[in-house]
Amino acid sequence: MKLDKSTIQNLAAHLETCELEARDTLKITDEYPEMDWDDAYAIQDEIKRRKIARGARIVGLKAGLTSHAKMKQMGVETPVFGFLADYFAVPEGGEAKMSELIHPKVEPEIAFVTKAALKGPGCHIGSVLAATDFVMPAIEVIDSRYRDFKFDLKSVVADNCSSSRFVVGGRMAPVDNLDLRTLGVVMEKNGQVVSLGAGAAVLGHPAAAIAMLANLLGERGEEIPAGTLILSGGITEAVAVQAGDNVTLRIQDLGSVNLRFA
Ligand code: OOG
Ligand code: MG
Repeated sequence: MKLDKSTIQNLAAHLETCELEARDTLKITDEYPEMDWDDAYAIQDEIKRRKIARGARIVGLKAGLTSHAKMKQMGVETPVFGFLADYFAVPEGGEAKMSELIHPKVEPEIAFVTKAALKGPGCHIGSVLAATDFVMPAIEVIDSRYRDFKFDLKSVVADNCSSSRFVVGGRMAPVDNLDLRTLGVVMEKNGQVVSLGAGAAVLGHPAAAIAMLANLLGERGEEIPAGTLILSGGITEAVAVQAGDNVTLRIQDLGSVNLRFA
């Protein structure tokens, strides 16, 4: 750790206030270039602590920057992890309020729900599939608190990986008869196809993102409990949205999920 406790608390308060007031800021490594990975995750943990203290519940986890399309779009090379709070969830077919967001983008993702705990190190695709209750289509709304989505990895980790809203829906499908690599993914905005992909875009197999998350948490002595919802990461580049937009994600064999921006 390079930052002291009060700096971590101040940065967490700053980033969370930007989220809650829907305003942007410059990336925090501009002011604290010495910041390390532990500092970045400590700031994210402090944001989580603030939300829990205010009565929010943590309802899931997310992996981000797990596809080459996303890494290339953001100019980074390593996946990152964040948490999902209860008020991030938008009901299927519901509305996300543009007035609460800065410059949202949508991502097509495969959501996993676990039925057994996953504890790294040593988790692999097999352990993840054995511990998966079902998968579902998910649209993640990311909304980096950094101006124009300009950040580096440590800044984005501190900002809870741009987490903002998400919707899950469609069909809950057990994984035994699915090949998650070849599942076709089609995202539409206002009836026009805006992204196309397949599950393998995420680290070769979306379960690999969950294994990586379990192994990373294992290094910190933490596990993914049974019953956890996990977003495995955007399959294609994120797509910017505006008020009035209507986004539908269709995933082969998993049905569709829809979200509007009001
Ligand atoms: C970071 C979050 C990325 C994903 O699925 O890749 C993410 C960002 O691009 O702002 O959620
Ligand atoms: Mg995402």
